[in-house]
Amino acid sequence: MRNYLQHYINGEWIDSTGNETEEVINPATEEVIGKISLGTKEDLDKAVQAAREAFPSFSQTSKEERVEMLEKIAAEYENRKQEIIDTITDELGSPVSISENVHYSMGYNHFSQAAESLKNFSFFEDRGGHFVQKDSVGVSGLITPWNFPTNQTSTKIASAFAAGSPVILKPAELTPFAAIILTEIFDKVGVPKGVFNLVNGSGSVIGDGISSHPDIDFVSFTGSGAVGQKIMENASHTIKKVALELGGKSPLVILDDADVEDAARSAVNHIANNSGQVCSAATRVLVPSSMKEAFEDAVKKVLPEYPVGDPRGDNRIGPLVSKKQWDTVQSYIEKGQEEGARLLVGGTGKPEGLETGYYAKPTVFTDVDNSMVIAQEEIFGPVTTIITYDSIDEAIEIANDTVYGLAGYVFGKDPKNLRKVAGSIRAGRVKVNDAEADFAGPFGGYKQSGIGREWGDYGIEEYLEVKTLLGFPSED
Ligand code: TAP
Repeated sequence: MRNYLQHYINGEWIDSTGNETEEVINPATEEVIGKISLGTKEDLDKAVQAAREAFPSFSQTSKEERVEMLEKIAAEYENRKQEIIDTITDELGSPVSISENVHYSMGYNHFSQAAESLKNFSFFEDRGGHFVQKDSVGVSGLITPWNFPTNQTSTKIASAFAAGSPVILKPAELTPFAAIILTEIFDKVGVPKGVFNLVNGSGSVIGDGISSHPDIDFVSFTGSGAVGQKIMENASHTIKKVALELGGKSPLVILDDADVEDAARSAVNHIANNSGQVCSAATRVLVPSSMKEAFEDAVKKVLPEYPVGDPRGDNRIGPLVSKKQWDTVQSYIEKGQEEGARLLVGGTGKPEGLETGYYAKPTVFTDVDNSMVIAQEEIFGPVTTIITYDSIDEAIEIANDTVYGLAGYVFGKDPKNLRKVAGSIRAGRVKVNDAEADFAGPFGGYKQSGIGREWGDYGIEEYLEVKTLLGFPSED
């Protein structure tokens, strides 16, 4: 049993001023695996004060000192590899291979990439008629979701540290344990007192407190659009800078010269990865009308490559994170049927033999119209939709017919068409033919998918203010 009933404030673990706790459940077994303490506004105030006190000296540390700190964090993160993998599998239910190759790996890459990006980062630029100086934004409040317990936390923390900003982190109550390991890593490598503070608790108390706190200068949030909107409203009272990474309903455009089986595998992979609980997952698969039948057959053929079951076994799809998320996914599957979409595979209920655990059936709808709710709203489960198109222009129009703009995907061979579609999708990140991740490239959304960018040098920029210096005497 993991019981973490303290918060980490000003370089030490301290008791909460409240006595409320929250149980953490393993979604594969439905068993309680530990408890966290639910922080209070008083706990948050202490953390903010510690961060404020740390700000003057931390913001003035040299670039070299911060590069060294990030490199030490990455090395210690590597030392804790197995524990991170096990913890994420237990609290989120992701299969061990995904916990390692996606969750563990993304966290590691954010710390090491931030160190690399920082080495080449310029905080002072001579721009001819003026100089530009980039200063740390101040104290940052970070609110993160449950679906990527190390990725979302690490990208924010690494960028903030690179920029010299002390932070207060509030991880999701559903998956809080990975953040405890990160805290232990920062403590071990000697991150200065007050630079990193962890306050566990609910969104309605600590999350709300962060977004409205007068002594927090910047809030970076990842999660749902509804909460993102609330955060902006709260932050507006003190004109706080805000970065939001919200949801998506990303298109995967299959071109007519694509290998049908590879394309089907890519589509299934999007809903298998993290049980489809991925903001940038492609959940609208746009297929040429002429390829529809072959594509549907290919989906049925590749699906058995993705067994659902115990995340500690040899499975590629684990449970959903919670009963609430399972219920949400079920209601969308019902909605799709009501709307007249046809179930190609999957459906409501649990996969056979998996009565315990929040397992959902990988579900593919076909005969979907882009105006249907299942094609417009983020489902956040292993559910995708097949939509047909008759010309590349129509594919682009459908791809962009969404309030979201987080990601896009194109699959095919002809470079001219690949470029045309990739260049026309209105989203912050477009991948061609399942290209490898590059942690130096910015990540973030157009439209209602968010504001701002994370990862690499763009991520560091978020934690900075820009000052123009005019008539400033140069050194010689
Ligand atoms: P959210 O409610 O948005 O939770 C994300 C984070 O915000 C959590 O740490 C949460 O705290 C906190 N939070 C909740 N209410 C808050 C408030 N009033 N002020 C400040 N912070 C607050 O997401 P969810 O309920 O877990 O998931 C709902 C849906 O959001 C999902 O079905 C999915 O569609 C979407 N979602 C998107 C993403 C990404 S990456 N874009 C990630 C997760 C979920 P607690 O939960 O600990 O109380």
